[in-house]
Amino acid sequence: MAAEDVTEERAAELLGAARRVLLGIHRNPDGDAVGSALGLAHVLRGRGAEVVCFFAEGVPAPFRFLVGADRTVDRLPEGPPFDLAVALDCGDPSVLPRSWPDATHYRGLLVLDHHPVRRPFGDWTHRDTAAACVGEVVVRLADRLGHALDRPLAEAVYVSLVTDTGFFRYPSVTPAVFRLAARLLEAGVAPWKLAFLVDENYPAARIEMLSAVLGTLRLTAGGTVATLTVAPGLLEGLGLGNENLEGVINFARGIRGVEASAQLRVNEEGKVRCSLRSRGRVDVAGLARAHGGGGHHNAAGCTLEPPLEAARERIEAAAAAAVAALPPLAPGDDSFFEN
Ligand SMILES: [Mn+2]
Repeated sequence: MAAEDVTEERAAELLGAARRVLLGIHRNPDGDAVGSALGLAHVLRGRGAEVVCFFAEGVPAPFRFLVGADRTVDRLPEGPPFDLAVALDCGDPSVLPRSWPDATHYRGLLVLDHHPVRRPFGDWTHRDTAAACVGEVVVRLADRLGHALDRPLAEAVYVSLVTDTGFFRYPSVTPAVFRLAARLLEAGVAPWKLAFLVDENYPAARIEMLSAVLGTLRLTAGGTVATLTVAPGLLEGLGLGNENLEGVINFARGIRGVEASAQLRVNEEGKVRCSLRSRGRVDVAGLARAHGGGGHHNAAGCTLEPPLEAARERIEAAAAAAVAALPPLAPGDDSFFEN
């Protein structure tokens, strides 16, 4: 069955009718994936549904304070097929974990997402590319399902919101985002507590890792392209999970004159995982797509063949070409910040 685009109303209907629901998120889960899924799990459990959160990699440490974080599984319990499976924050089937259960384990798959994509999947897709995070979509579905915005849901969605907007920095931040944030605070979210738990609560070894990764900085293309690499085994050697890399690439993007930045590491499968960031002029989603990946205009990713150094050079060349293709910037034109 081909993916059918469905309205928010229809998505709420599907969720409201399901008694046993399986929730899944993408690999290398981020705050939006975890927050939106745990938020939705809380809403559905509140309605008496049985909900299984299938998180192949568990919950990254910064998000373990969220309600339901201690109830995720990395293998399916025995039982009949689920009424409904839901994949959150996934623009492409390839971002689901390899161990994600196949379609024999559920009667239908609903995708809730906000990425601009070219490869829809599942039976139904509700995609809102205007949403700053999937957590925002979950709140609207909760409203439709009559679930009062309580603190567990608000905290989960706040994690979605702050992680996908870089703490209210990115162009996805609209008046609607602050209205949502206001509702979340009214529901009991304490911003400093959550900022601290999510972003200022790292193990000391992260500083050692930062020092090593920042030491790999290379500026090319006349200082417009910045790359960082994570040496194989560095994180493991320091006893750190991948979540500790969160935000590190922004150091490279934050260098004056840099248009595009990349951070590369060898993943669990021996491939080179490449994260890409732009400050607005270069469309890194396009760069990622050209290498089999995807994402947003300013934040995207792709997977490349090893070795690490060759992958780095390939991305440097592609990014340099993208920079070279940019039209000249008129003095004072800062409209690219709106991307
Ligand atoms: Mn997201």
